[in-house]
Amino acid sequence: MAMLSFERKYRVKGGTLIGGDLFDFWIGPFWVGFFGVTTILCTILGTLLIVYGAMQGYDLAEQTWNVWQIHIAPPPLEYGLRMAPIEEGGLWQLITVCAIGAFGSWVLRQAEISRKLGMGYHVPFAYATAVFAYVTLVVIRPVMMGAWFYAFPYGILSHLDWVSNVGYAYGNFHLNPVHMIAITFFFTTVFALGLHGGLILSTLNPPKNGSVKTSEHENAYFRDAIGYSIGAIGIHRLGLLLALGAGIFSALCILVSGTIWNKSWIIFWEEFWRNLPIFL
Ligand code: 07D
Ligand code: 07D
Ligand code: U10
Repeated sequence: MAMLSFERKYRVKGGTLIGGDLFDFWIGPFWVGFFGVTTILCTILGTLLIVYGAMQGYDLAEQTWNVWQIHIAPPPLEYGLRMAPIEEGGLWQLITVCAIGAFGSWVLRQAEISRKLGMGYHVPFAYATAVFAYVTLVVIRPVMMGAWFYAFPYGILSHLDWVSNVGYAYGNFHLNPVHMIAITFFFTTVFALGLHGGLILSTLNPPKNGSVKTSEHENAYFRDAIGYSIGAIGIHRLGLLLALGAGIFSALCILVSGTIWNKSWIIFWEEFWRNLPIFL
């Protein structure tokens, strides 16, 4: 594969977190690395286990080759936090171990690449919040509630059933205040990216015969419009903060449901909001 000319400068050995020179090389465009190998191994094993589950039709699901209908469920309630037989959620448990291995390896691979290049660890931090949300759903919350049963099943459509069922189990999930904060972070992230993408293209991609503008125009635009410009690096700091907030508050919104708040979220507002001292 042809190598881009600038890549030669960055393709230098050293700076790994683990394993020294072992796996410190590139295959095509990919740097391999120790955690690249663990990612690939966990991914291949996890994918094969999902394929095996689809072939067997485990957990009351029909055997299926339709990718939308694959459904591999966690163990029934009575197994609590124990290992379950393969055909009764044990497969889900093995897949979960592979998934955590693969996602965790990917975070460490990102960190290793950042370190090799002498960059900050912002990217692995950001991805780690997604992994934190996943681990909250399949480990932290089930452990706090006392059974693997409470985790979500692996299936494209069946995991949506799980979200809907769990949502309605708490009355109206929209009334979960932490869910509100998470959604607000998601919406604000999209809003900020829309503004930023629009602003950059409007300065750097002028119409034919127009001139490219600089950051002075970017600042002037927002000063004219709303009286303040956050600046070029500021918008990226804000973007990262908003995105991390979305991931972290998502994890928290499901974590509090069934652990510190067991009732309907509708009742939360009757018990909590109406009893705030300001209303008494
Ligand atoms: C665009 C980057 C690329 C990633 C993609 C996902 C697989 C799964 C697995 C056959 C933005 C690749 C998918 C490898 C194949 C099997 C068994 C990222 C981009 C394209 N969901 N979810 C989807 C996952 C949860 C919810 C789509 C994963 C929670 C809702 C895809 C996880 C809850 C909706 C998917 C996960 C939840 C979806 C598109 C893990 C709360 C949709 C995802 C590991 C977070 C949407 C049919 C996407 C849809 C959708 C994957 C967890 C809710 C299949 C891997 C339990 C409400 N989810 N999801 O673009 O169309 O992400 O579903 O936690 O409406 Mg989900
Ligand atoms: C968990 C994904 C992690 C992914 C990883 C990477 C691969 C590799 C490879 C492509 C967290 C996987 C990588 C597999 C792929 C290649 C090559 C991300 C995760 C590690 N809700 N709700 C949320 C909204 C309602 C409910 C979060 C909106 C209803 C429940 C977010 C609405 C009810 C849960 C959110 C809405 C309900 C949530 C999801 C609107 C149902 C959760 C984002 C407009 C009746 C979940 C941690 C997220 C959560 C969650 C948004 C409606 C229930 C804030 C906008 C009222 C039960 N909802 N929701 O978490 O917090 O991403 O999960 O109506 O569990 Mg909700
Ligand atoms: C940003 C930016 C900016 C840029 C940018 C970007 C943010 C201003 C300077 C980046 C943004 C983009 C490029 C835009 C598009 C991005 C998205 C929309 C996000 C979503 C991304 C995707 C959907 C792509 C996902 C692709 C992935 C994860 C790559 C998949 C690759 C692999 C699986 C190989 C990984 C390599 C490893 C682990 C190292 C080891 C390598 C090897 C051993 C060799 C390779 C081996 C294999 C390929 C075997 C594969 C086996 C697998 C996968 C298992 C499958 C199992 C089976 C059973 C089939 O701000 O600045 O510009 O660009």
